[in-house]
Amino acid sequence: MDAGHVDGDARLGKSATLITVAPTGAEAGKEAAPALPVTLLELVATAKECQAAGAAVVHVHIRDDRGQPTLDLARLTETVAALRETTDLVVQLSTGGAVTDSFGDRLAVLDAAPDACSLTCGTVNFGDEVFANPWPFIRRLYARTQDLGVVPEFELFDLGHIATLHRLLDELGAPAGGRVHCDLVTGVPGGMPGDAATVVQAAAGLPAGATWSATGIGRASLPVMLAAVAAGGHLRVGMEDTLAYARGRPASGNAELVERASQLARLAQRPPMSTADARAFLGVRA
Ligand code: KMH
Ligand code: ZN
Repeated sequence: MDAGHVDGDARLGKSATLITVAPTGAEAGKEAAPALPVTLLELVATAKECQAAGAAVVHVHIRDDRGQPTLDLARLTETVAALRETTDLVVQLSTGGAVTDSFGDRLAVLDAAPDACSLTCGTVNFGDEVFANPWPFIRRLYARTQDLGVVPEFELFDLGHIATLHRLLDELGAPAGGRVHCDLVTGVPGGMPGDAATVVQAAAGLPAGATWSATGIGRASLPVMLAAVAAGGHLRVGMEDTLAYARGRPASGNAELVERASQLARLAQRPPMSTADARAFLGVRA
């Protein structure tokens, strides 16, 4: 990557908004949200709609035939292929999985050869559970992304995770693709709060040159989206993070959450980034 390319990509991040959709997490099920995509057909249909609505990246968790979260490698590989065939979205697989997933299964996610993956930089209380990310696991997962050329997105649930991100980059160097791109995940019960002050504080602590998106869980969704746009960040939305469009009004699906984020991005005069530009911006290999 030459200096001109880096400059160009930096400009892109200031003039356009990278919108990531996280259509399905590992927690809620169809009983809580009938519109949640849990089959491959539903996921592909949602992904296509979300791309049309302005998303450029899809953050993926998958389910088994009973609708339960799974990290089954064959199913993940089939999902990556199906999303590539039917959309131009950057396919980012979750390596966080569910709180019950083993470190081995989470490392093996990379064998499904996604464009990108999430990489959480620390352990966090997760409601009544613990989302475990000890340092040796983070280090191993990061080294594997470098070996395989998978672009990591650093998921930061708490301010301490930012210190770990600095340590990771200091010890192991730059990520695949060259860009340090982070997602501030706010409003998890046990993590950093979902409000504007926290978004600004967290963004200020990131490594020089890093770019970031923010997401707010549940009712933090709107204030965090507004704060991220105001502070020059990017956006992540979707039913992994919130099942409601507004108080008392369930989301009809992921596309309307993406559509609202796109409207906000256009209003801020940083319209949604195209999928091609997102690939250049993140350094995803062709
Ligand atoms: N489901 C959470 C325990 C990620 O995707 O990388 C972890 C999570 C983070 O959703
Ligand atoms: Zn996730």
